[in-house]
Amino acid sequence: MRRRPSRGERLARWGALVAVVAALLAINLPTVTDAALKAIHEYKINTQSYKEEDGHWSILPVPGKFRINAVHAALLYTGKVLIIAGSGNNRGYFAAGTFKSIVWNPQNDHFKMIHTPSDMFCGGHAFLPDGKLLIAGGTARYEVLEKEVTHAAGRMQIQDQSPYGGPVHLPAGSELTAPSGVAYRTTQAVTIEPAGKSVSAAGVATVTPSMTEAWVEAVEKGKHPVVQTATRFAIAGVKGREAKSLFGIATSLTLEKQDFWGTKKSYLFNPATESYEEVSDLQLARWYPSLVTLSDGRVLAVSGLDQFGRINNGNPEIYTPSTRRWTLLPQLHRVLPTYPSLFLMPDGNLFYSGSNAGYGSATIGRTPGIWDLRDNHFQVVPGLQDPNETETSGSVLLPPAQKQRYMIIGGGGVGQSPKSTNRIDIADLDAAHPHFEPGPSLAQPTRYPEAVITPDGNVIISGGSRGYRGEHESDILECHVYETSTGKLKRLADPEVGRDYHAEALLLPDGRIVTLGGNSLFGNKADTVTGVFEKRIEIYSPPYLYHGTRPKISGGPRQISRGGTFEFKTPDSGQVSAAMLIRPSAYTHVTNSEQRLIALDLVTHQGSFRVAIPRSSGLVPSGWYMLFVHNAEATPSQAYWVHVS
Ligand SMILES: [Cu+2]
Repeated sequence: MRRRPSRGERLARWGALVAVVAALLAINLPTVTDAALKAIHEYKINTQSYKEEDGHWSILPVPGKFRINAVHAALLYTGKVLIIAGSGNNRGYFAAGTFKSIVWNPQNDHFKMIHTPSDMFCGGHAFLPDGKLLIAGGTARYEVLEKEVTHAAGRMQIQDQSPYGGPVHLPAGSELTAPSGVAYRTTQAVTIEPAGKSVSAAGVATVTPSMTEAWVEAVEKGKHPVVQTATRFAIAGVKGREAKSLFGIATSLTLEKQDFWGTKKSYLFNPATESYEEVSDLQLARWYPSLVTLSDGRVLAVSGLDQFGRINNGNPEIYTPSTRRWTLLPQLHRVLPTYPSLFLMPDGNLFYSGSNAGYGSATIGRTPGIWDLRDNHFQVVPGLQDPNETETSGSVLLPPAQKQRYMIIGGGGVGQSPKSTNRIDIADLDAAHPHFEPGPSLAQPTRYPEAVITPDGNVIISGGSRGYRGEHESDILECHVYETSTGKLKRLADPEVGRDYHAEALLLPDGRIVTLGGNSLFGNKADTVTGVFEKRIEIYSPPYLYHGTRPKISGGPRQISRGGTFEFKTPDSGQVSAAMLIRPSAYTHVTNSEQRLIALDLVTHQGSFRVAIPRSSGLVPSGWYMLFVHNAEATPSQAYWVHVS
């Protein structure tokens, strides 16, 4: 192992260059100064000694047609990365039905466009036991800002109180009129079922009116049609006795902002065929949901905005891989903001770290805790600093997952709050009374931090912005490593590209980290210019990739099982000092419930090593994993993909 030069020695090496620059500075030309400083920086970051200490960032060359708005990214068991834009937060693309995804192969930088059947922008995703990526929800309609609302609009409930006759079909554009004469029209076709009727054993009949929701828009522009109290609407063409039982009711039809609408669409992405397969719809439309894989391989979907932009208030549902269907779980009623960070625990319960992104009550559902999925009990985990600043924070299950220590990183106030925090707290869920304790503080308050577990057992935290969606040009061009052995943060090389809202970061099978996306609201410090979606992809090679020869995994089984012991070949058995599984990430909106590192008991032999896979399906949920080994210097191998069941 080559000795790394000390910082002092490295400074001395740059001395000569600095002398040249000092001479240039004496000429006193600002442009020369800038160029010289840039030259020094370029020289410095490209020296071997700098890379050994701080790692190295580089921009990935991406052919023009593949530069898409990366809103979602997932590492597939083929070693390739699925990048989903959908409409990519672009109204024009949404209107045109232009939805995009690409697959990138980091081994040869080959890109492929993937046919994307619906707008998966701002859906949720999680891996199934067979390695397919389950995707649920997405965008049915873009938001309409208050300044763009010309006609009052909102939800109307259409009731049928009569159990007689068949369903009534109202086409889009059906007119409904209040006693005041104010008229609204439906924007979509709706079907109204007849009322339900049941007769008790005693012969008493009960009629339950049917209720169907429709979105309606005022016929007339402006304030006059606004409705703010319960108002009954007559349906055009419905007369006489029928009009008594079939009518609309609305309590709030306003000129207020209309939020994004969610879809019920659900798909699998098949890494083998590199295509989407449609599965049964969600029971509820969801935009900004979180999906989390459970210990039995089913997937829970929570939160999200519904088909009219309302938050789904505590109605989770579950996907069963064998039937490819979603089922509501009303017994697990729990109100959560959008994109809550949920993590599967060894006992099969979920830890909610408090991290979330986007929408929801400012007061309800923001407290971290352990959610018992057997009885819906919720055990609060107290002690979080800046508890009102969990929105746009990041969360990670610290390596190794066996220790059940969870970290929450940064975040900000609810909505467009100017508040953000540099808080890092850690909760040890194996403690007798789990609670958060302060970790090291971030260098500055940070929303949207990107946290990536690395095969040396640490966590690399990069990017983010101080302000909401990078406002005031507040992207943070810094990167740190959280060293699990010392509990300290250490500064690493700076990235070139800022990452804030709609950004992602993933560990690649070769040990590098890729960062993508970034969707600043504005493009200048004064926030007067509209921001442009960041299309550059930047790759970080951590210091461990510059520390000499990497150990190799040269063969072994692909299928392994929990509770078993498995042997893998290596020409470097004398150096292998640790082995671990890392579950590939699926990342969106500072949320990544997949990422976890499981330490493995290791025995080395001549030419091979044996590892024991833990028994718990809550610790090692079924699916594909990257098996890594590293040497005593924590220099990791490349990943060897294994399927755990
Ligand atoms: Cu979004």
